[in-house]
Amino acid sequence: MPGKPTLWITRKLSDKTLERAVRDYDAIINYEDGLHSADEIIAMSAKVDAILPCHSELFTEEVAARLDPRLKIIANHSVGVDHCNLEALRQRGITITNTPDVLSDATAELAFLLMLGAARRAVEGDRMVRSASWNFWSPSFMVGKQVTGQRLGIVGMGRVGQAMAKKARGFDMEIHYFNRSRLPKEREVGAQYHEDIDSLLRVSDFLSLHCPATPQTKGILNAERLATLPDDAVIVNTARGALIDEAALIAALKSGKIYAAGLDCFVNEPGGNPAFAEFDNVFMLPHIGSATVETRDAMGFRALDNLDAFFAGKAPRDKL
Ligand code: 8YV
Repeated sequence: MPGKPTLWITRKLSDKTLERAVRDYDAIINYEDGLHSADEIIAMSAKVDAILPCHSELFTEEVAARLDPRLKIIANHSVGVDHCNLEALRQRGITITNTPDVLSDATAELAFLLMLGAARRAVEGDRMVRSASWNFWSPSFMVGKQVTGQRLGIVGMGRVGQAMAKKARGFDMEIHYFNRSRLPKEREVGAQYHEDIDSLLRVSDFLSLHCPATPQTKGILNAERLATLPDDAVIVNTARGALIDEAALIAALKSGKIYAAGLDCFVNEPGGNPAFAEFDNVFMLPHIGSATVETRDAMGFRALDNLDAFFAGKAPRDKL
């Protein structure tokens, strides 16, 4: 009887995920949770049959070319796979999977938090009370922008975009979207489709990004597109930092064109962009869209389900 496959888990995943991995695999686990260089990833690939990485491990074209032939599958603990050069990995005969569906609600929930927090001035208000400098109240004080009943533009109407739309319906928002293809009518639930992004931007009092980062979507929200938005629009990004031209957003915040922004993703991660910190109307979080207990367990289990299928000789459900 062959032994268990050897699996490298690159980061500290949820306890339940690690328990199951240790039960079913000969698991090497990074309990210290540090990051790995390209050389370390390449060296590990000679010792394992499978890797279960996060978006923090980069499988570039160069890394893919140098991976050991022992490595058969990369079962990502993420829905986004912009950290993987899929083409180069496929050429090496490596199976790649991701974890769709299970993080849609958690991510949409965080997008909503950012949208509300940006619109209702959460950063300023929290700081004021916390620093004991709240010494004044008036009806004209801390007036924000109402979310209820406004127009919401969604870029990317995949699973997370649809979860966002569902939550927005509870706020009586008028939903518009841009997507590579139009959804079947029953899945639109009244959302209005725009064939091009500029048409969507023109009606987006609130704009939420939910598309993957690809060479085609990099910098999709640039200076020109920001200018297309209605004045005083609010921007929300829980997808990937690369979607926004950060210098253009900073200029639009400075000029007052954009009312506020809620950002969970940045071009540089970890770290973010310190230039945003000077704006009280930018509500920021450190890439925690899917960081709930329930969702972390579900992501880990989904990645393990993909590995189990692969090693049982079946097609993994989330094979890319
Ligand atoms: C994760 C994400 O936090 O799934 C994604 O694409 O960006 C986040 O949900 C991260 O990738 C965990 O590995």
